[in-house]
Amino acid sequence: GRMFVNRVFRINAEKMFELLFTDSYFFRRFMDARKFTGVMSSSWQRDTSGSMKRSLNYTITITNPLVGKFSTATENQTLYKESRQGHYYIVDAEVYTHDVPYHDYFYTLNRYCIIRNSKRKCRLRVYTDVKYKKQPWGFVKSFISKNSWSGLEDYFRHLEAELLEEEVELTQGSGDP
Ligand code: YK8
Repeated sequence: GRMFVNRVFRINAEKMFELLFTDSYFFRRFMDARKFTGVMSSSWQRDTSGSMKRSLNYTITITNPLVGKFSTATENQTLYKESRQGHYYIVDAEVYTHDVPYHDYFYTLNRYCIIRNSKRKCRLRVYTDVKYKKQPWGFVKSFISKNSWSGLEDYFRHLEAELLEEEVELTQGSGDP
């Protein structure tokens, strides 16, 4: 896998969780900017193992010329019970893109770690892996992974940039240097 985000933000851990994993204004705006449409999300619900789960459905707009312009997607998120509110949060997100070529061969696993750094700061790490449900031919596999990595890199670079802007907005007027 690859680590796409690994940086400290002047945003507290609880706020970071709220921005990324609740129906926040920040995330709605980000999805709009990415041209995600028809976003439906369930609320967090505890499962039998004690972890929390929710799922999102949306349609993504794709810029990759090899692929159709749109695909529906399902994202299943798990907030592990080892998480401690305000201190650290571990969320796994499995993303299935249903309408892209070879969609039955792969999905993407994103692991988000939010770790409290100080009262006002946290570290966000996003680790991503492309997972195979069945073993594709070598050339198909490299085709899938190459196209996935470039799309993922673009997405997380944009997310990081938006978080940096949010950080400025949240810090402004707080009186902190
Ligand atoms: C989530 C991984 C692959 C897919 C895309 C299709 C490759 C097709 C391969 C063929 C378009 C928001 C991606 C990037 C679409 C976007 C997905 C996002 C960014 C040509 C063989 C959507 C995180 C996420 C996970 C997987 C990404 C797809 O929160 O290349």
